[in-house]
Amino acid sequence: MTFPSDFVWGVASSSYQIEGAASQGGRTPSVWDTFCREPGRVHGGHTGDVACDHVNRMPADVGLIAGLGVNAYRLSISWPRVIPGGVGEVSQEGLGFYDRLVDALLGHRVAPWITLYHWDHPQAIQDRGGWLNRESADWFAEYVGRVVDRLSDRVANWITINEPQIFIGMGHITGTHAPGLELSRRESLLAAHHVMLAHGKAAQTIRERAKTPTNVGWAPVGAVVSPADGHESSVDAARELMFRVSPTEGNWAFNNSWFADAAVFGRYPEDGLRAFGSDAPEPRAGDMEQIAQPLDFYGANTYTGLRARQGADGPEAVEFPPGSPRTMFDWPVAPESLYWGPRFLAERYKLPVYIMENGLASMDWVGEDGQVRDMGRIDFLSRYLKQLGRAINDGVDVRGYFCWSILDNFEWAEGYRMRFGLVHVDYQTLLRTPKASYAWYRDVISGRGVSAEPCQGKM
Ligand code: IFM
Repeated sequence: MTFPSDFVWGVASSSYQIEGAASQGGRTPSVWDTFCREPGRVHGGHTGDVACDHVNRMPADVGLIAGLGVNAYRLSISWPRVIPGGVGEVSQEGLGFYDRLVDALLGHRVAPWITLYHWDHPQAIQDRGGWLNRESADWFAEYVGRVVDRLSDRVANWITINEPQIFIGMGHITGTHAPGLELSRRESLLAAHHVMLAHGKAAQTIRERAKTPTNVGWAPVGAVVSPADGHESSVDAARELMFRVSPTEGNWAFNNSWFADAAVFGRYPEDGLRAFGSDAPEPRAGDMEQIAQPLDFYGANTYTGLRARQGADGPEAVEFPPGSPRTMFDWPVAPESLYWGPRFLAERYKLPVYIMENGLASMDWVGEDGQVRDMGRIDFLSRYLKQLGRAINDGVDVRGYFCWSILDNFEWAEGYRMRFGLVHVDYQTLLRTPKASYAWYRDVISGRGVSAEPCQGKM
């Protein structure tokens, strides 16, 4: 399965999950620092205080990134490191870190792809209402402007926000992520509306202030639904469920179209408006136009998926058979999601697609001989990449793939117990050990593809 010669091969991370250095250089607490300190919130009481200590080990980590042969690295910026008060004065030391990181990447011919919000907004912003405060959109745009002023002479690729479905759904509805709120449906929809405004204002700010041509997108996540069998009616069922606001019961936020229709079409979907009734936000004049800024790409984070077929009463979800492969998160292994997800997204939103995150949660350790044999990860990535290649062969405009993640890191409410890295991190010594999957991914990139043969992880 050969990928195009200009394909973007990348690897990803985020600030709170790897940086550590929580109070270095004037950085103030983010909502995640606060959340981690609340008893019972995070597995084992783990925090991101040290994480992978990436801030102090950045040059060596960039060496590991470059060693993969990737042409892109997706990182996120910590808002409280750059503007410790949330608004106002910029920390030169904080911004300086990203300055050096960008230069180090470029020195290795790796293009930085910068996410501006990966969930760690300053506690100072939360103290003023966070995303529930309509002004948050302006505060975010102000911070984005400062970053763009400083880095856009060397950075072209920008991602406004990461996974609104998760930080709204888990941070503002179930309370299982920071800031730990359990808002009513009406309030959570209002917070989500402000997030979408922030996304639009950020995209506009990037275009207005960037010093070089830009490539602007976002990185949502949402249920990917694949047909459960080969019938054309199952393809229709999957497509319909994928863009329903409520494909599954429960938390309203885990869907594609509430957020994406707003971002791309400038309107909230009818079925959502009907379902939410008077809880739906009432956009002010100009809001929807502000939200729907032109985007250059649709960045999809994809790990798992659902399956569907046409039932007697319309599309219905189909369970995976008992004993099917699942990740440590208990997410079904669903490689076909990297075929149907990009295909359905490109068809509906008519934007080039980048897979902004994809990877496997497992519990890897360093063997007696010093090797980390994460064969499950190799098998997982191989299966998913083959499906992505199939989508490209069938004409879907997929331009890049970012593996999550370069390093094992702080997996939010799960603390350090889940490992997603291509590189193992010993959290006591902070020693990095490239896993078998690191060598495998490096070979995939240098060979521009995945062998069609069944994958045999090699050490
Ligand atoms: O680690 C997270 C990341 O921060 C956002 N997307 C999903 C990943 C795995 O859970």
